[in-house]
Amino acid sequence: MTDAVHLGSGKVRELYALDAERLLLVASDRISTFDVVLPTDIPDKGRVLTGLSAFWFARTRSLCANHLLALRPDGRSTECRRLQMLPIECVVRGYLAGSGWKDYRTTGEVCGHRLPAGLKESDKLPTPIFTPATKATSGHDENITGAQAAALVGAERFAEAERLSIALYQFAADYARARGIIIADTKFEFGTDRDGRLVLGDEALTPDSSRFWPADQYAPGGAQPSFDKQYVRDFCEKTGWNKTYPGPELPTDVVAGTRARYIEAFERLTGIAFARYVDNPQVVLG
Ligand code: PZK
Repeated sequence: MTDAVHLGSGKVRELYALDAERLLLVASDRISTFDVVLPTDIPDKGRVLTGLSAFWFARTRSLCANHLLALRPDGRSTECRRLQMLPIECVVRGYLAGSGWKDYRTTGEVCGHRLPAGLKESDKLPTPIFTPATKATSGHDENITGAQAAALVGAERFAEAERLSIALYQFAADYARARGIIIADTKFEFGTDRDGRLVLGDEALTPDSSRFWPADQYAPGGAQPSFDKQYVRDFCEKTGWNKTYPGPELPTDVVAGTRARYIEAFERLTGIAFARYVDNPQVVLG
């Protein structure tokens, strides 16, 4: 890390250049809710997300190449191949939530996909849909149609990104569903390598890049509890916070409950005790 050049900060992650070909992605323990980063950390959250992402990268390599080169012993840092990132967010939705639900309610469509009439909030879609979005430099990503996305990346790239995104989502959603977690939707970021091949980058299939719902509480017709952030959301609602910066400090019981939920998601999905991951992060790559 001594000679790594800081390239940028996400809400809860940092990006460094290691050399011309490699980047270091570092996941912090910061948590955001209602788009605001809270002043209180969730211990081990960065390790949980890094481990989960690496777990999925290792298990989806036959579906799609990815940027993961190495997991560092701290469990929160990954060395990645440096890519040319596509200027679109590749979102797949298996259920109707968030902006998908909002768009459906007003237009009957999501990103140009006409959906059956009469769907309720959080309903499962007949088939997962690819709903690309632009990368907003500040503020919120904006949903775009497939035609708009194809204009940004080229028709062939678009078709490939769509096919890979749906395949990755389908694999992970089936895997998670068998372990009691619904992955309602997820966001992928792809880039191209020097040979022009499409490669999956960023983090993948984590609770920060996806909506994870507890399957045993699934009840369409309203918003679903978040597998990971529900204690934080409930606490924030109860304080009467207006959801603008700065957010409230979290009490110790909310921190502990939230940490336990992240670890539960990790252990349910990977089948690996989180303590084993902390001892040796390489266990998720097996
Ligand atoms: C890349 N980001 C998002 C911003 C973060 C993450 N493999 C890659 N090659 C080139 N660029 C990126 C990646 C990846 N992943 C990712 N921006 C560029 C981002 C700020 C902090 F942790």
